[in-house]
Amino acid sequence: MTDAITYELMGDIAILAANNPPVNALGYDVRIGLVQGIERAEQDGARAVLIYGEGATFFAGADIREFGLPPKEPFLPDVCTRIESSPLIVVSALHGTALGGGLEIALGSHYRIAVPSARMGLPEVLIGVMPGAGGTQRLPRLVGIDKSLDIITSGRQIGAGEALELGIIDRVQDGAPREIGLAYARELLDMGAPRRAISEMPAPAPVDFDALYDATLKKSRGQLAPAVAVRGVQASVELPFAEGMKRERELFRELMETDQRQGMIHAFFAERQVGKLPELKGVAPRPLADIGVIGGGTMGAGIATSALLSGLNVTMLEMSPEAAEAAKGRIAGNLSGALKRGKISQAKFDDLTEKALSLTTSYDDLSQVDLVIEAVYEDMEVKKKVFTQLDAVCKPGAVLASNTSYLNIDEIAAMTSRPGDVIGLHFFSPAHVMKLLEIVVADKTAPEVTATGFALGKRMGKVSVRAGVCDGFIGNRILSIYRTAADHMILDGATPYQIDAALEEFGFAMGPYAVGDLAGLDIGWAVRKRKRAEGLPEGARDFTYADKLCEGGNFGQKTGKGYYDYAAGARARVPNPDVIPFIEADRAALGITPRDFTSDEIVRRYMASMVNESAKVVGEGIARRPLDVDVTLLYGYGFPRYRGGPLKWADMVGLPGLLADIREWAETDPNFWQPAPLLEQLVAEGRTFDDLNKESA
Ligand code: T1G
Repeated sequence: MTDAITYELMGDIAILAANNPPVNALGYDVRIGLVQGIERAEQDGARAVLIYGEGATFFAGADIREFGLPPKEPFLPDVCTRIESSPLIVVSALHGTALGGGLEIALGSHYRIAVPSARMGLPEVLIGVMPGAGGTQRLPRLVGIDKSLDIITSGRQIGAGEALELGIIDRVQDGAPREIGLAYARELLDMGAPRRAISEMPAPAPVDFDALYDATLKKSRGQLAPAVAVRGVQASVELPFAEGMKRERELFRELMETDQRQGMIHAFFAERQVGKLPELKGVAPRPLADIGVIGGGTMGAGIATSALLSGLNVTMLEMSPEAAEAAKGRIAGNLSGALKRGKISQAKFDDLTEKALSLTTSYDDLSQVDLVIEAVYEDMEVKKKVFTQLDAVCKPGAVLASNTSYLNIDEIAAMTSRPGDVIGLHFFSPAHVMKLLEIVVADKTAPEVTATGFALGKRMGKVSVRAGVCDGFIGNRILSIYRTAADHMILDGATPYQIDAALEEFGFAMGPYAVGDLAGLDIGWAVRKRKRAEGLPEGARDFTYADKLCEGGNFGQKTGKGYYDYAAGARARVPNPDVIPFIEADRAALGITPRDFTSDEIVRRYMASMVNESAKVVGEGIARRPLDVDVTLLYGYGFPRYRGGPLKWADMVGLPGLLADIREWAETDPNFWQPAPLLEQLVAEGRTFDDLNKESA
């Protein structure tokens, strides 16, 4: 036996308890412990076996840290089959999150009981693989094709109630897993319940799996795992169980070899690593109970909504009672979405809007809040006035945060007598939906203020990334570069529609021009005007077609026209016929003879510019690690998760080839294609961005 699985014989019931914190992952010690435990129970003459988890949860799946390493026997599917083939009655008692291999262990048992708060599922597709320990063979026998495919291809978690309804578990009972499991095993023995092996149940009737495969592949926008999982379920129908298990294993191993699995595992660990910063080790955040939000427009109302939903009290300050009421209306509108989806009750809705939220037009009402977030007009003079007033009224130790998307936090902090308390909290619109939060740390920001920003982000359910101060911080700075790369390709011969199609084929939910239409083209227009006013770098390729589009009042979806004409609806993607003539006029004025672009070249240039600027952002310390950039692009900019993020993608396609392209393009456009020093250094040293991540872990 191993410590990871303890064995105890209580009368005629053997108890196998998992002790492998933090999530009882099914690493080697756990697997061997389960097999030895079953064997010992049979040798001891037990009549039943109870399997449950100590600590936070039943098994939460295979040990993802073993992925990519040579698999070590006993393999998980064999452990599940060993459990199922035991002549004893095997009961699993579930709590916490019985996920992936964890649920597969439970499906290998003969009976399953769960506490009411237990959740379960087969989320393997979310990390680029598929159930590989019998999930695609047993679940369809238990709940049928439709329900099993819904659970397997979505990777979603289901609650104990739904699992009971579906027949995945037999009973839901309050109490400790060990106690309710023991009582249930006793009851089964006393009633002479038979062994009940799912593998011996009849397979469901066949359906059109080719159609299901195609529909699933289309829905997952190029991600392979969900569609391949359909083939696994198909095997459960078309092959005898043992053959089906072999087929499942083959398909699972194929997915394990894919770049997509590498990308999604990278994303899984990166989104957990990103909040772990050496500079914050042992640094306690300041208390957070009451916060102030200044400015109740779309952003301010979204931030207030997110704060209210996380249990914070919010004082919303606006310039007039009418504006304050309008802000409350936006917040109520946001919350009504949560109400409709059943995330909050009507009573909760009322409590949030009538008690937790208060409105004011006086800064004095912010004198006792723990933290203030200003979300006023993006103008430095306006922000400075706000922070001067905050400095005068807020209690000592209050955190003073700006939601600015690019303005200099050092400059804002300098307006106060307490620069150590000033930080940037850059939310993404809509702030109550988007998970990314850039925590912008200024020169003088105190470590506990940074820690407080991360504590607020965690409380709000955000994925927070530490950013340094520069124009656009991490995400918007990189966005402006890869958008420019796209604009340059348009000047040289590509169309916005080709570029959108190429990037959507690559895996983005929307290409850059469709995204511009969605966000509002006036935002980019304002940035271009600001940057022209600040003076463009020598040799920068300027253009006017995008401005002409905006001068005509075409800001995208909100005005009905942008790069696309929305009269036929957003999904129709009808190009706006005014756009190409504007582009052709620019090309003529610049003396450019347009040339053809392939989708491959479009993606290569777009991605090379993204990787190059990301390398500059890491090299300058604006982002602490390459994984911080990956998480930013995954959570704020629609980067396809199965590619892991731009720098994970770069490692997988090869840094030398990317650098060679950039150097070749620099010969014709040295201003735009300046190789990032960090990229040159990594290539010279034969290292990868992941090597940097490992060094800073
Ligand atoms: N393997 C290894 N480590 C894991 C892990 C796993 N499966 N799950 C979590 N961790 C680590 C995580 O990295 C973090 O580490 C710590 O545990 C706490 O996690 C054959 C092959 C279970 C809902 O996909 O969804 O089974 O940062 O911060 O918010 O078919 O973790 O502390 O060092 O997320 O309470 C299928 C993935 C695997 C579940 C808990 N299972 N995990 O959430 O804590 S594939 C999964 C989760 C499989 C079989 C296939 C969540 C959680 P550190 P956490 P949490």
